[in-house]
Amino acid sequence: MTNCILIGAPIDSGQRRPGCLMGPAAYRVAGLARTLESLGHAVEDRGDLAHGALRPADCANPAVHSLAETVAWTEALAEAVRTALPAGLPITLGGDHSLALGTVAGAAEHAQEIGRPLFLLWLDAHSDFHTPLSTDSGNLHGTPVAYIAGRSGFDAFPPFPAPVPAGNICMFGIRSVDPAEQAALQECDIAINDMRVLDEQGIVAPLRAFLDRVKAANGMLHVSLDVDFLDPAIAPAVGTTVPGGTTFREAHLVMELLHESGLVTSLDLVELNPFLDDRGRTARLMVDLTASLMGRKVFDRPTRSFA
Ligand code: 5AB
Ligand code: MN
Ligand code: MN
Ligand code: MN
Repeated sequence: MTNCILIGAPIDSGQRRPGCLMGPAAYRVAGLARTLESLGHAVEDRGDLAHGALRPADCANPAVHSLAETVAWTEALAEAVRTALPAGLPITLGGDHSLALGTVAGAAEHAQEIGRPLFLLWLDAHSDFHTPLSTDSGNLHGTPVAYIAGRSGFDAFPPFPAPVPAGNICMFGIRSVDPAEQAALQECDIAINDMRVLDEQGIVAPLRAFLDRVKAANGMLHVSLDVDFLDPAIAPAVGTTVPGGTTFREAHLVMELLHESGLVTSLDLVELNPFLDDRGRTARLMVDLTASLMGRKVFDRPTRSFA
């Protein structure tokens, strides 16, 4: 039994298409709490977070927008996750992916406090490795991994507490990387399991290899699940669709393996835009994936008969 702590993060400032702020409400309507309770977990819904006062913030890149608001969200979310972690498993309901600037900062601060290393599993079509200085779109939802890894260019933000070493970061589902991200990723050893890797090797072997490393290091594991990790044919409710994403079974298999590992300590559900959804199917799929991560099984075998 896990104490699941739901943190609503109605944040829209990291991109330009309105609607992600309805995400937390959509997860509640789709029955996230009820689903987790039916699996035997306790659920504490802390409601929707709000950010504090905005301070003037500027950036040398004129494309960047909503900087002050995103900084304020980062501070509020870091605090919310840091204080939730000692009490259970924080599940942050986005909101666009800029929320991970804050959630992972909160997880990193907690990990540092208790002296454990933090690992990051990034499930996304995109590498989100821009800095505010390198982004062309100016959309800060494309920057969290760079902040988490300790890249420079985030002067407007609180300094990232204990940057996560590149070797502790692993991405799956990648199929859209901008040239500036490509160049920066070439310089570091973040594991990029792009769709080509998944086509050739399947998702299980590279995921197990990463989870083995987390386990060996007694690491904490933050999972950040972007809706566009999934193929748009099964998950249309996202502003940044990229064809060729993971299938229904691949995504569930990731969640099932994560459950079996027992390693996940915090989770983000991000980029759901309910305004773009088709009768709630994407919201329901995200709830079902969370259920798999929290122990729902296709078939409950008495002993594991697959190896
Ligand atoms: B998401 C793009 N690289 O910087 C940019 O959805 C897309 O959180 C970023 O992964 C996508 O605007 C951010 C073209
Ligand atoms: Mn993303
Ligand atoms: Mn994405
Ligand atoms: Mn997006």
